[in-house]
Amino acid sequence: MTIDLHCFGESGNAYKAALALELSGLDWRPVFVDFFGGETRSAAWRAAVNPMGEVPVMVDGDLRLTQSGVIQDYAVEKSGRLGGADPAERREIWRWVLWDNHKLSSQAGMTRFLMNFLPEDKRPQPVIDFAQARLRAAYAVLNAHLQGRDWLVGRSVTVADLSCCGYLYYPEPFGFDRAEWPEIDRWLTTLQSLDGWKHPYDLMPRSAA
Ligand SMILES: N[C@@H](CCC(=O)N[C@@H](CS)C(=O)NCC(=O)O)C(=O)O
Repeated sequence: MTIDLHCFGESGNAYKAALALELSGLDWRPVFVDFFGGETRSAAWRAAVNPMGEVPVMVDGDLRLTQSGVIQDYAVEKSGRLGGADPAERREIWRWVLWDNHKLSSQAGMTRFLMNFLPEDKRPQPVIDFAQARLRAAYAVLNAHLQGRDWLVGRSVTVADLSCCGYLYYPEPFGFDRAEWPEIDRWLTTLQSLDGWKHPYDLMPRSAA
């Protein structure tokens, strides 16, 4: 049975789940969510798809999962790929996935939204400055960890990598410049060279301008 992933191209959180499904070789398809048209805020969508009002949402037969990290974990369990081989590695993967959700992707997603998708006269500069400072601290942690490593955990790609890269390929500005962070840049290039890797805008349908 084909797995449905409710998503939209601009969502880095959905990208993490979509990339995990794609690289694990599972049969899946995107189901477009009109986030910018307000679909995730409607009572009908929340009742039918996700009461938390967020994408991504994965549906595999009777199973419905939300939260990109949980969907990634399911892709690992179902495919036997992209995961840690032993319990210590698995814990280390979760450590990076949780760190990413809290310190990197949540800040990057919000900052990119404020800087690009809000009307210009509604963009709150002090909030953007604050978030960008927190983001720089997160880039520094990631860059330092990647020194001397190809992957965040262990010796091959895992969902820890697919979580942390969630927002880092998007072209819209949010205060991330690959050239400033050489280890992150090298790691992103390695990820991009994996068989089956796709840019978020090639993996999921985009919203109308
Ligand atoms: N921790 C969640 C974050 C999901 C999330 O924030 N998704 C955004 C789109 S990128 C969303 O649907 N936001 C709706 C809202 O905040 O109203 C995950 O990793 O799945």
